[in-house]
Amino acid sequence: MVSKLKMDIRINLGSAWTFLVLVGLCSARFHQVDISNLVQDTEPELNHTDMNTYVKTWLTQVYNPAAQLVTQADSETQWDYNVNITDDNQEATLLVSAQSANFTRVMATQLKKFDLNASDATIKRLHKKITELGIAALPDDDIREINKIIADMTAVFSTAGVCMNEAITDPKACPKADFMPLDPNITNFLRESRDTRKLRYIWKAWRDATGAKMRKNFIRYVAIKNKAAKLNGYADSGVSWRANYAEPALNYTDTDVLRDLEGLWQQIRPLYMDLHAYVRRKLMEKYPTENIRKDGPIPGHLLGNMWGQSWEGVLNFTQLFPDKPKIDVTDEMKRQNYTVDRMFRLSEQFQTNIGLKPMPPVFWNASMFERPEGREVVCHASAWDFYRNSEVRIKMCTDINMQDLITIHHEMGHIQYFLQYENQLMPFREGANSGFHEAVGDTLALSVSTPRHLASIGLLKDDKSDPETDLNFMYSTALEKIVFLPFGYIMDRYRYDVFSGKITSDRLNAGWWDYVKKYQGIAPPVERSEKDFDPGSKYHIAADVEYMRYFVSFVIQFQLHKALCNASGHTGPLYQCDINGSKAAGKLLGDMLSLGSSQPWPIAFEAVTGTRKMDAGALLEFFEPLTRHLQAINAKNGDRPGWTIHKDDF
Ligand code: X8Z
Ligand code: ZN
Repeated sequence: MVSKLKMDIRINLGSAWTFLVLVGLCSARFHQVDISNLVQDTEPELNHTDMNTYVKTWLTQVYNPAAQLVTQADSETQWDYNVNITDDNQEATLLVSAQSANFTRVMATQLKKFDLNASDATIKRLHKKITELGIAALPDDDIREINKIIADMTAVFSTAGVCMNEAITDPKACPKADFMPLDPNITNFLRESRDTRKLRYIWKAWRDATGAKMRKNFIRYVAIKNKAAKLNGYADSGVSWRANYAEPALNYTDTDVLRDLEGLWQQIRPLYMDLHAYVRRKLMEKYPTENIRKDGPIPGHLLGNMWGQSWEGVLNFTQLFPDKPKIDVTDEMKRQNYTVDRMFRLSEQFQTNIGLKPMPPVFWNASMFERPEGREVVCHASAWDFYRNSEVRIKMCTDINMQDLITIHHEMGHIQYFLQYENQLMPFREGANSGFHEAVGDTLALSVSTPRHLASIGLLKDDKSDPETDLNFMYSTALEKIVFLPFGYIMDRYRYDVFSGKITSDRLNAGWWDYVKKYQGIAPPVERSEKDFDPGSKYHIAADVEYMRYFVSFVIQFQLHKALCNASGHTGPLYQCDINGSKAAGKLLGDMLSLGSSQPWPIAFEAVTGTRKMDAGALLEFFEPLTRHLQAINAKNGDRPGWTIHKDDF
């Protein structure tokens, strides 16, 4: 028995070795890794008679180091493409993805050969993660095609812009001085401009430059994604995305996931409708010529954001108490000559103050914090794990304003998660579910953006807590957090329907607007048709990023915040809590993060919050005084929350 095992492990090592040599050709970084150690180190460990112990050895000594190398190569080439969009860099990503798929297949086949004792929950979990092939289930041609489609759609999105000279219809002929990229130019313009004609022009021009150009590619993308999902045993790609939230070990099924997500939305919907009615009234007053109906949806170009996913852009003229502090510290940051570096250091400081890990030196050296000159990059902010020696990076085209300060906290949350779970085996080096990964930084930012905290770091002069300032704070937070929820929900409700075939390829745009109108209460400001593909004007659709993670995050971050506040000894209303400096809160959070995905998410969640269930109760508690206030204003103005859709709402 022992000698047979010995032989097996040599064979396994042999195939891993051959494979690594292949991949090594594609990435110079591999030459730094001494793979021979891998073989030698395993030899003394082979004295096992029981299969589970043997598999554990295989996992730690064969699979894990090899998976690390392959994933590093993948991250490396993806990074290179994201910070320099060229054909050569794209080709490198396609080559490494092909190798990576090969590796996935080899390892899955290997692991399937072992006769496992299924009673070990951890092995069972690892087995599932390693044997599920994902995209590697596809034939090589399909893998190349889908990866190329995604890289191309990402490039279309990331290099797009709007020509501010409206006389020029061909964007390629746009003089450089008139060409506005999304970040930061268009984003800032939408937030600041009140010129409705220009806003309408940009709203349409952006969709012409992005979504419309990827419609054909997207249809093919859906077909290949579904083929992969079916090969993995799922009905379609939507079910395979939702598998990230299902937990078979706890009998938590796809049906439960769908039911719970809808239940969360139903909990939140009344508050969104109150907010919508209040903002609609303010917009009617501000833009009397825009024909906004008292009982209608809001035209999408007036909300200060390209997709109407957060409405901080309208804060200036909608604030509840204009004479009280408005809690947007952008002006103060500019006045104090804030630098991008200082913004990142501030976020790190908050993490270390509660006992979390500091950023390693490589983070500061290798990240891309600003848009570089002279090359095309993917500006949409992201955090990267390179799976070796704590190597982590952020890529972001940072601007000096409060929204970007919050986004930095969001991204640094991802990085903290990477660092906390780095000692787990590779399949567990991910969030408890994807929503958890998105929630870490946001949870901390809920403390950072309280008036008291902003005052403590010198960004707000007057932090005297009075009910009106508190309501201003809750209102500006709601413009980010509550407004986001219907958008966060429909992005994938829409894609679930596309993947399942409920929305057919001849209704791709109409199907999108059915959702936007119904859930967000937003209408397009110009007529749309099936020549358009408006979902593709959003990064995550172009780049194939599952989006329900953000909906989940925006709910659970309030549950996590409440739990950390309790641990920190906070008393008083939830919206006033700042966990700054609380080692108890940091420990509670850090312990959960260090689990990665080694436990079912409800178990990890319970350890912090005391419950296994996602619930919007903490969120509603946070905004409770605001809810009452908005209801009173709406009633006084005779405004009924809600909207009806007419034919001429396009
Ligand atoms: O994409 C992001 C992050 C990167 S994971 C900046 N977010 C979503 C978005 O921008 O649409 C954060 C909130 C929602
Ligand atoms: Zn994120």
